[in-house]
Amino acid sequence: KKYQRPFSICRNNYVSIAARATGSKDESKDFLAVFPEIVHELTDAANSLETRQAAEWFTKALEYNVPRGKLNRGILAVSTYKQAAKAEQQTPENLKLAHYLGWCIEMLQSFFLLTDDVMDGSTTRRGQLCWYKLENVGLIALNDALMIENGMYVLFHKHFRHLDCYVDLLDLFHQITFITTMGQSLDILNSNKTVSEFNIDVYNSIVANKSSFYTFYLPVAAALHLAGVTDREVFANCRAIILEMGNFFQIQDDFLDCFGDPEVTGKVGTDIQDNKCSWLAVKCMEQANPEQRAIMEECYGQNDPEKVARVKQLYEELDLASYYAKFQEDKFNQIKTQIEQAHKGVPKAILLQALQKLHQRQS
Ligand code: DMA
Ligand code: MG
Ligand code: MG
Ligand code: MG
Repeated sequence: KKYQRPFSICRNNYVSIAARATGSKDESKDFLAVFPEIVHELTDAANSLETRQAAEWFTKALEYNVPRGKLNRGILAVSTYKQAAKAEQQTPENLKLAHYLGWCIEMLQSFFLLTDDVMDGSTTRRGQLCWYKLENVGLIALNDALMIENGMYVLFHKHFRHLDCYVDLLDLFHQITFITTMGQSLDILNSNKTVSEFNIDVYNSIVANKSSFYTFYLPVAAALHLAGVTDREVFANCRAIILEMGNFFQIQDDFLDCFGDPEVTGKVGTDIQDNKCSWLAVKCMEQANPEQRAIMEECYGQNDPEKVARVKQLYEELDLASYYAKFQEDKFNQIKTQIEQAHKGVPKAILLQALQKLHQRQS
C-alpha cells in the first residue's frame, strides 16, 4: 500500500516527482521539462494507429516508469553533447535534440528495468511498487516494456531521420540493446549455478555486458555521434575507461542491494534470494574458510528470511563492508587517473563529473 501511487500525474509537474534525480537542479529541471512533449508525441503516434485504448495505457506506462529515476544516463548524454559539440552547433534546435536523445536513453533503461524486475522477482523500484506488481498490470508489463523500447524508435524516426548520424545512432542503440540482453541472460544463467562456481571472471563478464555498456558507454557515444564526432579512436578510448566505470557502478549496486537503505535506493534487494553472482557473493567465497563456505552453500539462493539473514551475518563476520569501502576508494582513484591520462578528444571533464557522482553513492 505504502508504495502505491495514483496513475494520474499533473502533466506539467514532473519536477516534483523527480526526487531521485541527481543532476544539478537546472540540469534536471531542463531535462524534465522536455518529458511532457515526449509523452504527448508518443501518445499522438499511438493514437494515429486508432488504438485509443492502448494509447491511453501506453501513456500511463510511460508516466509511471520513465521519469522516475535518477536520470543520470539521460543527463549524461546532454552534458556530453554540450561539451563535445562546437559552439556554433549548439543551437536551441540541436540542444533540444540532445534532450530527446537523453530521453531515448531513459526509455531504453526503463525497458530493461521493467523486464529485469519481472525476472528478478523484485517488489519495488524507484520508491514505488514495480510496474508488473500493480494489480491491474501483471505480465502485460512485458508488452509495455516492448512498447517503451520501440516508442524510442518512433522518436528517432521523427526527430533524427534527416541527420547524418541517424544510422550510427540506430546502430549504436541496437548493438547496446543486444549486448545488454546477452548480459541479462548471463546473469540469469549463472544464478542457476551453485555459489561455489562463482568467481570474479564470471562476475566481470556479466557486468560488462548487462550494465556497463548501456549505463555509461551508450549516453556518451550517442552524444558524440550527435555532436558529429567520427574519430573511431575517441570512441575506443572512451570505451575502455567507461567499462571500468560500469564495473565500479555495478559493484556499488550489488553492495547496496544488501547493505543499502531501501528508502534511499528506492528498491528492496533480491540478490541473495535470487542466487545472483553478485560482487558480495564472489568476495565472500574468496575470503571464506571451509565452514563459512559451507554456510554459503547451504543458505545462499534460498527464499527463506532466516537463511538470507545468515548470509548477511556472514558478510558482516567477514567485514565485507570495510573491504568494500577500501576497494571503492582505490578503484575510484584508479579510474580518476585513467581519465586524466586519456587521449585528447575524450570528454574528460564529463567523465570526471560522471565518476564524481558515483563517489560513495548511496542510491
Ligand atoms: C541491472 O542488474 C541490469 C539491468 C540491465 C537492469 P540488477 O538486477 O542488479 O539491477 P537492479 O539492482 O536495479 O534490479
Ligand atoms: Mg534487478
Ligand atoms: Mg537483474
Ligand atoms: Mg542490483
